[in-house]
Amino acid sequence: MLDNHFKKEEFKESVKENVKMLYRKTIDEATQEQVFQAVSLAVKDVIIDNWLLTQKQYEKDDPKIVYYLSMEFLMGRALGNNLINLCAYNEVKEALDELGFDLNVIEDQEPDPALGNGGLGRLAACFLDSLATLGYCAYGCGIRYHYGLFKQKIENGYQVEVPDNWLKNGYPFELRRPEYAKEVKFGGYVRVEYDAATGRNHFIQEGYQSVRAIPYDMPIVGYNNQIVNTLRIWDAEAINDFQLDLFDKGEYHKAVEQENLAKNIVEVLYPNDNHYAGKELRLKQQYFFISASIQAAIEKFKKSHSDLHDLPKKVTFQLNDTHPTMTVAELMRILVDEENMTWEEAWDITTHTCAYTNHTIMAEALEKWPIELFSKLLPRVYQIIEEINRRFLLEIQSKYPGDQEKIRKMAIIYDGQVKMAHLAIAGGYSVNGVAQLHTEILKKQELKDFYEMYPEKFNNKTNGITQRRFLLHGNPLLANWITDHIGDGWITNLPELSKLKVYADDKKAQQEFMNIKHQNKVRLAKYILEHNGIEVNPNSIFDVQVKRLHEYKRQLMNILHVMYLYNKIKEHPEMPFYPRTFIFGAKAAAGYRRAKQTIKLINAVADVINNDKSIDGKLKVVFIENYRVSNAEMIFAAADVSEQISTASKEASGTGNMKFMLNGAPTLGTMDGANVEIVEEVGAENAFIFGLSSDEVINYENNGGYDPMQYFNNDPDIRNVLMQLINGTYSGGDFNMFREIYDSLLNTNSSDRADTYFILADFKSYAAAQEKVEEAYRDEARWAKMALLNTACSGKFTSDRTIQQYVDEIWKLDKVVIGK
Ligand code: Z57
Repeated sequence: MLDNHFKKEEFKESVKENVKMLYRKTIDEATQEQVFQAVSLAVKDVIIDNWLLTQKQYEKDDPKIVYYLSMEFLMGRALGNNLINLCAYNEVKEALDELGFDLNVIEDQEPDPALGNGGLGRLAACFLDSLATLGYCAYGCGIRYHYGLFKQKIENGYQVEVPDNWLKNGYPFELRRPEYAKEVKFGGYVRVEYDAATGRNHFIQEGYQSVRAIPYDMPIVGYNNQIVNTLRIWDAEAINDFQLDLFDKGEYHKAVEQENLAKNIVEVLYPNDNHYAGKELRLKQQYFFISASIQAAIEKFKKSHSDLHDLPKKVTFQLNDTHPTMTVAELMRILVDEENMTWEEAWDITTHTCAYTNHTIMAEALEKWPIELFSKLLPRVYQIIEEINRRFLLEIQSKYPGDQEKIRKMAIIYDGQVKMAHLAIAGGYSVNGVAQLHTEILKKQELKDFYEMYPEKFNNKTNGITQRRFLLHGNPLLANWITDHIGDGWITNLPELSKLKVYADDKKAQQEFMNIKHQNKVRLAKYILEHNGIEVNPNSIFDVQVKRLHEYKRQLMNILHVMYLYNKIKEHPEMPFYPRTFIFGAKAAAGYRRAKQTIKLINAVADVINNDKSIDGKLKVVFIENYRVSNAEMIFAAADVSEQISTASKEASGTGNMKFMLNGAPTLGTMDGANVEIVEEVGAENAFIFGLSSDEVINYENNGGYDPMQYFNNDPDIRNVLMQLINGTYSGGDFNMFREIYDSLLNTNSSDRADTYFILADFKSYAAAQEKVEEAYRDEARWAKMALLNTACSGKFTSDRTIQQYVDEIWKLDKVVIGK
């Protein structure tokens, strides 16, 4: 192990010194929050040395750089993770013990940086961890939202959003870098000037408003390798460097407007996951961080390279979904307008530097900006997109002469809208999906025409997760047990977990494995009691669905099934039933009505069932408030069953599914997203699969023929449950509270087809799979084997593997070793 600079006594002194300098207090006078700040500063001190070392090494080696451009980075807390990756966690824990503090409590003082919504943002965070650990030169580029994803409170069963002021007490793991500020311009108009000397037109943006983008850097610590990469998030400040003349109203107004523009841009993260809202401010956010990031990247490149034609050899811009797609046009703008390149030269460079990841096929998530809005806000960038589109259409026409249909389907600008996915595909050299099934659907359905035109651009990169956070930090008991059995190689080489397979039938190993699961369930039960006031039985099956609330993820099917079980238990009290705790955690986008009603339904069902003494505590339902990265770590560790029940074809990959598997929870799921690959790794006998296939779903969607009413009419169990939505059973007699949900399942007169997500079609096979879960769980040895094998077979799903594939097949980065 490397010398990590953590001499315990020195560290204790440093913490005491920090408390003194920051708060003029002795350590025993300090609050837990103050000790958190002091400890973080001491840790940051060590990190900064490695940060400098890394920069020096990069300067020396001049490796190719990937800029991971993302509107979201769902980082979660940094202190514990940094200590883990510095291999100093246990030493610091001891040091704090000796000072009279508990590291867990200190970690709990940190706000959970939630600059992301869900899977997409968390994936970006896992990728940064793997990039640093594997020794690749990478920058995350994003926005320093002053308010992250809202905190969720549950009041009277309903979600209430509370602002997340994560910067309130100052965040110790960030570094302001005003010397790297960049100007970003909005609005105005474009003046064309003919340059007789070169015979070319010049395009000059005038009458614009601008903001100053100020970067804040956060260290990304690699595991045990002294590498520290950078997450660079941009804050906005007003530019008011002109004289404020009280008599010049124009200037004064401009100053106020620029002030407001700056304030608004970075105010808050949009709380939508998998949904596009088309707000002007969102477009401003996108251009703001893209323009600043691309300017900074080009400036950095030019410092050590003389020829911009070499850019693709040294830089890749990876677009995390279409949100950063403006990169294509902004890079063209810089190369053509500022570097005076010809269009053809600039296009060649751009299309070998940008690469795009698609994360969804859901129509409502596709970004399409109205031309009006776009051209007003970004007149020059819009012009450039028009020219890209013009040339792209010519290319289509030459490939498919006379085919108007192709133009209609593939144009970048069509029907008054800019289609960002089309721009990303035309403007880059790689298009990847995030799981095998998802990539196949892209190629065969959603992006069929583009695949036909550019087959060489398309590739798959199945998602992954970092085991450092989701096992080593989140589940220390299991991590230690694994290391005791197979050594600690798994921490940086997850497939080594397969060495655990020899213990699958070993009685002692099975008992130890399930005993650890039990302790983690006790830990979660304590958390639930403290935070929800609900007592749950750690001997019951912990059946968990935690993820964003979305109709396609079908939390509704889960809770309808709970209602169905409750009916069965009430009808047949004598029926054998293994105690179950159904655990939910989910935030709904603030404006997503149906999702919020589903939260209310879950809580309403919980209220009735949890308070029904007659069922002997056989069933419990818990909605964990404010699901986020920090409590997720604890929840995965404690789960028995992993609910991954999206309508097949809708979940591009899923990553929670991988976190459950890693922590020994078998999947109860549909053949969707990465579930398919999970089953491939662990074997169908160690998972519980049900429901329509993606082909069946897509066939219904394309050709019709699905009738949910049939299930209602022919299946009394289903009919009973649905009637309970409108007969007051869970609403204290209010017949209307859940009527919209009922209507969504049966009524065709709404704008959507009834039961858009095939809940009734899958309901009975879901219930059957749930019975299989119970049967398997009753057999202790069988369950232990399954759980253990899930951990043992989860090696593929490390983000280290995903990143290595991006590096080998898309980015072609150079490996960097400190001190070499
Ligand atoms: C988001 O979290 C995802 C896709 C999106 O287009 C947006 Br916007 C937000 C998710 C997918 O739903 C998951 O299936 C996937 O695992 C995750 O992105 C990471 O790829």
